[in-house]
Order: sequence, then structure tokens, then C-alpha cells
Amino acid sequence: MNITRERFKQDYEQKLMSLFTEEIDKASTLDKYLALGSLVKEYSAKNWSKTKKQYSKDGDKQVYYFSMEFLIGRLLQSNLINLGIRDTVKEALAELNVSLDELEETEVDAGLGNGGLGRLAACFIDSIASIGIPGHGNGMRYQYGFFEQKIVNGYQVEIPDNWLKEGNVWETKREDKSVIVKFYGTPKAVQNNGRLNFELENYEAIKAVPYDTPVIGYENNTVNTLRLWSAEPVTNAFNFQIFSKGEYSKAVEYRTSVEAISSVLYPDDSAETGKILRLKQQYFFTSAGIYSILRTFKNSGHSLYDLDKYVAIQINDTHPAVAVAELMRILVDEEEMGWDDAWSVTTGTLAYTNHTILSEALEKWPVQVFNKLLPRIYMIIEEINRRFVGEIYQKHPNDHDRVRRMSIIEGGMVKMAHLAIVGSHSVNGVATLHTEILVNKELRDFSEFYPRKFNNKTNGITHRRWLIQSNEELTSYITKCIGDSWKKRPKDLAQFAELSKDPLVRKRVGEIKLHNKQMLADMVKKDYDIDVDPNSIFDIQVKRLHAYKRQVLNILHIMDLYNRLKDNPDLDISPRTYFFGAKSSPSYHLAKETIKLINTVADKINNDPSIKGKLKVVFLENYRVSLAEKIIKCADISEQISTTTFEASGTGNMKFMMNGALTLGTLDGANVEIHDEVGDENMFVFGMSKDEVLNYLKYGGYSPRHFYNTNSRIKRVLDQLVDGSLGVATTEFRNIHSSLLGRDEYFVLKDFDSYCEAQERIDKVFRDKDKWNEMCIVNIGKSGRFSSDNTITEYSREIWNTSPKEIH
Ligand code: 26V
Repeated sequence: MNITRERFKQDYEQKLMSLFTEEIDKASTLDKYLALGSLVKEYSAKNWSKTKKQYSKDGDKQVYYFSMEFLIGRLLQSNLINLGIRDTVKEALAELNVSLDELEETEVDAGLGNGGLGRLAACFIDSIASIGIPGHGNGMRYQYGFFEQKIVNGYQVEIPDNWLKEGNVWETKREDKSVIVKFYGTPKAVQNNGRLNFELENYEAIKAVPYDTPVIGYENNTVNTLRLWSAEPVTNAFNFQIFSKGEYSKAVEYRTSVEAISSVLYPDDSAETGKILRLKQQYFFTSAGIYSILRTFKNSGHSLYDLDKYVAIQINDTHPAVAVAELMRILVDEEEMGWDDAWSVTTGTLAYTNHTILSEALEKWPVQVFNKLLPRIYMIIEEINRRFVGEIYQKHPNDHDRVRRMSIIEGGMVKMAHLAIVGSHSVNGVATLHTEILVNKELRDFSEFYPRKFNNKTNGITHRRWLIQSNEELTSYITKCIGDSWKKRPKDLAQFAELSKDPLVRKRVGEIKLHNKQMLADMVKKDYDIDVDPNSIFDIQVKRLHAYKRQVLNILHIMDLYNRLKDNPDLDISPRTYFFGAKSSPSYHLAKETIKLINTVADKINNDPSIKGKLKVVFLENYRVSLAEKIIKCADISEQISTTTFEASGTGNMKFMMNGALTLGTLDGANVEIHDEVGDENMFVFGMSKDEVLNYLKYGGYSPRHFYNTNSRIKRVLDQLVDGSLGVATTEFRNIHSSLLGRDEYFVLKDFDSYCEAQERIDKVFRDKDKWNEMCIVNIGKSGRFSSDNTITEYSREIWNTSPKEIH
């Protein structure tokens, strides 16, 4: 959009006045932020309405991305950038003595996600709008987002994330678009024009109220919608009766149980996943989303038999997989469609993305729980399964074991991944290797049965947030070198890679990195009172804390390096600063122990003058989207060290690469594709091959004890975990110790040597700054492939069958 500074200043002053009856110099920073947010939302309103109108007038196919998580972070800066008015607004505010940076810092993160899966959903809706595809997000409006992390005496402490406390300027409550979601009850068969239908009786009704947030495309006129649902009690006759009978406490109980549904985001943690409330949440936002889609669709006047020509629903992991049965239920019970037609429409509309092969993360629900909460849905799943099992027997007569393995209901459990696969026309993995493992191993039975359903869509990240927004200096420099076509066509970044031999470009890229590192060093000094040398190697591992991501491998290597420095204070190493940032699920004890270990080692090393500052370790508290935006651009080394085959994709790896960090990684997930782009010479690869890992997983035979007994460096660091040398109780790290010496499920000891050796290579190459900068430039230049714009273009061509649409 176009706006002059004068016009903006007028609008802004008026806004402050109308919202807070306050003049600029009297208003608080929060008020100034709220006024700006509200104005920016207003600026997007015209195009929001225009977009909706044009979609409905032209009858374009609409995509809906169903996700339990949208890890959005902040929106002010990205909205200003996407509207194309950030520079003007910044200058105008400066003239009013207001710092835009400060207002942007005031915004709280919308942390409605755990990690990669939720952040991917946020990148995807940004790309969908920026490419101009008619597509929207559908999810949960949690009252409390992912917890805030405090580190107290080295331990993680969780604080509730009351992110809505000061209000949310971006959302609009759409009471008029509310729908009713029904739980429990008894399905009752009714005869209707000679048809047998089912109606639910004595159910619990819950009102789903949508809150809409505009999703503003990048310098186009598209404004799509992110619709998040909140649960409210229904005030109907039944409740009124309870009240009037004086059963006050019962009525309050109902209200509390309803509000619980959208109160809190679950951490992805096995101990919690059995909770019935989570299933309630899943059905809640899925059912509400489908009702709301069908309401819009019916207004178009098209036949429901053509739903799949006009609507595509992507289900983000199995969390919304109940959509298969819910859409069937609505079509069959409420719209009176025949089963076969309904099935063809349902599978034509739905597509499923798998995000992990970890079996403990594959959702299943006890039949009893499921049947009680969603009795009609359960009946439908039984019928889907009955027919599916019939098809398997037809193809593989008497293969009972295959039927058992593939069944949707088996062993007293409802398997959501099986439901999602059977009920979708597309099943995709999120990186080439991940898809290959799904097809050949984890979901082999299914890929043999439905060979054409399976496909790969390698993840991506929005280069707008992760480069243009977060690394302004690098962005302007790239643009100075190659022009700005890359902002709309990220693959054009490849032109920057061609400059890698130019000594001036190398020097400048090195300078920009150093500036960024200096900024982080200042922040660390201010927040943690730790001195770090911006000229040291900034080696960063930030991501969820999980055993398979192997933060433990990283910290054990640091302990080993420290041992070597203690043995030989003159050891010639490139000074290093290791950064960690990670939240652990509240009940994941091993992960919490790892956080304590990192902090304990950090304390010891940072306070030991004998190593002359060659080594520093910093644990950054409360890792979240807005912190990621500040630190990723400061990395020299990006730690992507998961056990090969376990990380489905990774997306942090792409963000680091795009900002010129070099990857230290295994050939796992999307690291493989990063490696394909930059080659051995621009990445530090280590660790077991996928075949080695798969072999061990299949045949066993791995002995961590062997490494403990034969490798003195390993023995020494493991002993130090439990012998008091870290200055804390000897029991503090016993679980880590015994997990490594017991099963060492993630092959930490096996990969230890190879990891140390890769770290030594890094140490050597870093001494040649010119060479190092050349490698950074190649990484930046080759990162265009990993823009989520490319990923979304593939989804829209190969799964959704939609194309961009210009809004005018
Ligand atoms: C869930 C659970 C739950 C039980 C305990 C262990 C465990 C471990 C991981 C998960 C995460 C499941 C889904 C998920 O978040 N996958 C992530 O999706 C990202 C986006 O596709 C991808 O980049 C990450 O590699 C993948 O872990």
C-alpha cells in the first residue's frame, strides 16, 4: 500500500486519541504499540474484505491448513514489511519521537506451538498469502501458549504464558460465525425418507467461537484469514434449567469444563498425550473448521458432490485426522449423501502430512475413551475400517497379519495415522529422506497398498521473516549486490552464490556477521553478565530439547574440549562460544536433566580463568520465535546433530543457512538436501550413515559399553557426570549417565569421535577467514531453494490443484 509520512502521522495520532484519549508524549509504550497494531490492522482491512469478496465471487478453490499449532511469534514488523510501509512508518514515528524498534519489541509472541511443526504452519500461511493462493489457517486459540521458561539455579521452571493479558490487536472475534460442536451422547437411528440416519441425543454442546487474524501477503493485495477457535458454554434451555433448579455448582462445572478445551496448548510429550482433553481439542477445532468451510461453500451454490473441486484441506500431522470421520458424518448424516459418494468427496478433499517417524509420537486413542467422547464418529471409523479391511483381504487373501498391522482399529486402540492415510488422497513426508523412510519402512504396508498417494514435500521457511525481517544489514547488502528480485523469487539468491570468489563480497559478509555477533555479545553481557568474544566461533544449537536431537552430544564434546584445555592450557584452539536454547516438556525428565547439565558445565567453564576465555557456554533462556530472530543471524556454526533417520526434516537448519551459518550436521532430514546444494566443501558432515543406523535398529548389536571401555576421552566425560567433578551432587546426572551406558538409544557414544573430528575441522577452517566467508556466501546463495514459497508452490500444484490469484 501507499501512504505518506504526513498521512500516517495524522492517522496514528488520531488512533491513539480514539483508543486511549492520549497524546503521543503522554502515552505508554504499550499504548503506542497497541495503537500502531490496531492502525496496521485497519490498513489491511480493505484488502482483507476485497480478498474475501473476490474469492467468493470467482469461486476459486480454497485451501485450508488444519493445524493444532501455529507458532506465529510477533506480527507487527512482518505486517509492516508485507504491506510495504515499514520504512515510511519508521521515519514518521521517528519524527514523532517514537522508536518503531521499541514498539516492535513490546509485542508478545503468539507462542501457539511447540516447535518445528507449529512454526512450519506459520511459515506456510505467510507463503500462501504472499504467493497469492486462496488459503487459510484453521486452528486453536489457546488462552495459554507454550510456557515461558525461566532458568533457576540451572533448572527449567515453567511459567504460564498468559499471552492475551494485554489483548491481541490482530484478532477479530466473530461471534456471528460461531458453530456448535457436540460431544458424548447417544447416536440414535432415525428413518428419514426411507433412509437410515443417525442423530446424536443427550450430547454436550459447546460453542466454538472463531477469532480471525488477517494474513497479509508480501507486497500484493492478498489478505487471507487465520481462523482460531475458542470454546464457550452454550446458554441453552438445558443450562438455564440447571441454573433455575439452583444447581449452581453443576452449571459452574460445565462452564469450567468447556473453557478448559481452549485453555492450554499441550507440550508434545508422551506422558501427556493420553489425555482426553487433547482429543477433545482435536475434534473441537476440526469439527468447527469443517462446519465453517461448509457454510461458506454452500453460499457458493455448488453441489456438495463437487466439494473436492473447490476445497482442499491439509491436515498437519494426525492431530486433525478426525476430520476424515467428521466430514463423512456431516455428508452422510446431515447432508444425506450416500456412503460411496461421501467417501470419494472426503478423500478427494483431504490430504495428510506426516511429521515424524517416532512411534511414541504416532497418536492412538483407547477405543473406550474415543467411543465415549465421540460415539457417532467412532461408529463411522468402524465402518471405514470394515470396508478398508475388506479391501486388504481382497488384495491379500488370508494375510491376517497384514490386516492386523494396517487396521485403523487394533489392539483396543484407534490409530489416527492409519485413519489419515486411508481417508486422504495424498500422504506426504517433509524431506526426501523422511519420505523414503516412510515409504520403505514405517508405512511400507500402506505405500504398497496406495503407491500413488505417497509423495514428498520438503519443508521450507519464509525468507521474509527469516532473512528480510531479521537480518536487515545482510538483506540490504545482498540487494546491493544482486538487486531485489530475490525477495519475490527467492531462488534468485543463487546469483549471490556466484559472488563467493569476490574478495570484497567476502570481506563485507564477514563484517556483517561480526556486527551481528557483537550485538549478541552485548545482549549476553546485559542479560547474563557473561563476557563473550565476538571474534570467537559462535556455535549455536537452538531447538526443542529431545534425546534424538542430541544436545547431550554437544555438551559432552564441550566437556571433553574443556578437559583437553585443562590438561594443556596452551592448546591451540580457535576460541569458541557455545550457545544453547531449548525448552523441555515439563514432564520429560531426561530433557530437564540435560538443561541442568548444560547450565552446570556453563557455570564451571565460564568461571574458570585458567582457560583464558578460550571457551564460553551460554544457555539462552526462553527460546522462542522472537529470540530466534535475534540470534540465528549471529551463528557461525549451526548445530544440526540429530541421530540420522530421526529428524523428519528440521527447519532451523534452513534458517541458519540462509543467514550464512555453516552447518555441522548428520546426513539427516533436510540436512541431506542442504548438503546436496552446498556440497561437502561447504558443510561439516559427520556421523553414522542412514544404513548403519537402520541396520542397528533392525538387528541390534550396538554396544555403548564398548566405546566407554575403549575410548578414554569418552570414559572421562561420562565418569565426570557422576563423580562430583561438576561441583553438584553425584546423583544430578545419573539418568543421562545410565541412558548412555545402557541402551544409548540415539548412538551418542558411537558418533562421538566423528563429531569431535568434525569440530576440529571447523577449528582449522575458521582460521582462514577469507575461506570461511566464501563458504558462508555459498550457503546464503543456495538457501533460496528452502524458501517455503517453493514448498507451497509444490503443495498447490501437486496436492491442492490450486494456483495463485491476483487481488485487485
Ligand atoms: C512428538 C513427540 C511426542 C511423544 C514424545 C516424543 C516426541 C517427539 C517428537 C514429537 C514431534 C512430532 C511432530 C513434530 O513436531 N515433528 C517435527 O515437524 C517439523 C516440521 O515438519 C520437522 O521439521 C521436524 O523434523 C519434526 O520433528
